[in-house]
Amino acid sequence: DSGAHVPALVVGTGYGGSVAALRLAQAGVDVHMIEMGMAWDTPGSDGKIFANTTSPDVRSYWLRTRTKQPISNFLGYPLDKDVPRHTGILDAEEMGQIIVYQGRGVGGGSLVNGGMAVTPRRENFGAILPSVDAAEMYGTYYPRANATLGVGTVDPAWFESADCYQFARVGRKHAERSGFPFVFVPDVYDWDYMEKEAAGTVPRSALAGEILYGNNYGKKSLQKTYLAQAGATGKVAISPLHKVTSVAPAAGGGYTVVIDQIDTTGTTTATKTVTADKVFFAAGSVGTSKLLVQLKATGALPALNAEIGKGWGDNGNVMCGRANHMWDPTGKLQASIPCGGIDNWTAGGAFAEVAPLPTGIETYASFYLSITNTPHRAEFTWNPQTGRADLNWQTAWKQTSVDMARTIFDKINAKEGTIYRTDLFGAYKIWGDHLTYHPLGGAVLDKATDNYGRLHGYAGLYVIDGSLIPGNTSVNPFVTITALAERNIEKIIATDL
Ligand code: FAE
Repeated sequence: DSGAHVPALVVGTGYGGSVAALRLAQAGVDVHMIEMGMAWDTPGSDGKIFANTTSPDVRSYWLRTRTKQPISNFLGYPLDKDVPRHTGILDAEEMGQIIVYQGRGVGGGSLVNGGMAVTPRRENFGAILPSVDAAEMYGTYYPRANATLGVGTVDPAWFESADCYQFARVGRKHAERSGFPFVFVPDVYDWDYMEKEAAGTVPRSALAGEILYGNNYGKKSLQKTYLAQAGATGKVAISPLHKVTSVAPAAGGGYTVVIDQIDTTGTTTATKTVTADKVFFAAGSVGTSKLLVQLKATGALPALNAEIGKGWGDNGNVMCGRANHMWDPTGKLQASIPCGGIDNWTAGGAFAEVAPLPTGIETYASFYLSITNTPHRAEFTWNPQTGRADLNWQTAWKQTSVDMARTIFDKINAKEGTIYRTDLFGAYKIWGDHLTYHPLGGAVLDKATDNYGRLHGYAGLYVIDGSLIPGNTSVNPFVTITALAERNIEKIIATDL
């Protein structure tokens, strides 16, 4: 409520925010989490909390009147359709020349993502977070993050026989025939549950094509892991449909935080002002960066340093599909949870997930999301004319990522005598180069903050999410975001409380 005072306020309920809340609560601190999205704890009229990928509805998109599906077309037909404007779960946020997909709601990106929980290869870690002690990360914080997130790997024997992974076995065959290693990718999906889905003994989730708009069963989102543990302490409160709009030093010490309460059409219904001793920015790379450049430029936090807004990258994301021959069907039943990837990072700068296309029909298509070693970094700046933060990313920069992905797929196409699909992203467009699922950076560790996420210029303000990571993790990012948050909050609890 307005006028309240809280010891620790956390902006956002994704990975970084959930780690901060749990560990602060366990250390005896009362925590209040502010989340602009919905709680996602109440079933809709179909009895389910989350909508299916095959039929996006009012629940699916954040304040849009038309869906913006990552794969926009299929066999010449556009897939998008009108939906009522609503505080739905997936934000397709248009930031200049890139669409940044993000989760909205209690659990952040864990609500919408594929759950792929990948620890980078240790030899790549120095390029990801050069100021962080890798021995500590691989000895303590990555294991802690993996254990608390509930990470597991598909049973290799079941994988060989499961109809729903025909697409992945075809992906493996094509990778190996071209000399690329295929690696199993761990995931937070409950693999025992998936085996039961295949056996027909439980309601289907991954095998019903659920992904992007939430998973009703099976996936261990943060609501089931970190946030459940945080709630059990009795010391963590969460306010959904509340958006932080300002943070500034308070007269009597601590910080004044201004929060808009919104309804499910996105309209502000109340504005509240509270004070907090400590504020943790965990609004995600885009959310935290936008807020910090605004607060610096508009005079709320003028002493933030010149690194604010810098070092943003797309994790080199680029998508593509290949058209297989008739003797290589990928299966009409496809698990929505990927379980393997093609590793050509060292030689070609690309790690490609073998991704599903869960359409319910045989498509003879192989689909991939590549993570590439892009050197490009963009910057957020405050635009006083529009009153918004701009991002100077350029679509043309994706060409570097396309070239890296092609080190894998040109070779596979040549070997198999196959071609790229040209129908998935609009007419005659091979590459999904207009988007990212993996925004990273904007308040980079050891630059905008000290080596533990303390913002320069203001004691008691911290960044603890994906904005700390300078644009690339070489693999899917959330395990690294979680492990870094575990490392930083341990130091902050030991020295700042
Ligand atoms: P995030 O999880 O984005 O949480 C930030 C939260 O803050 C959100 O809930 C926001 O609604 C909230 N927020 C923002 N601004 C405000 C404000 N002003 N006031 C109050 N609340 C606010 O941040 N990563 C993987 O590792 N493996 C995958 O398989 C994978 N698949 C993905 C698939 C999709 C479709 C998408 C979109 C992402 C995927 N990711 C994946 C990326 C991953 O979800 C993302 O890196 C993390 O969620 C980022 O974690 P943060 O804690 O930085």
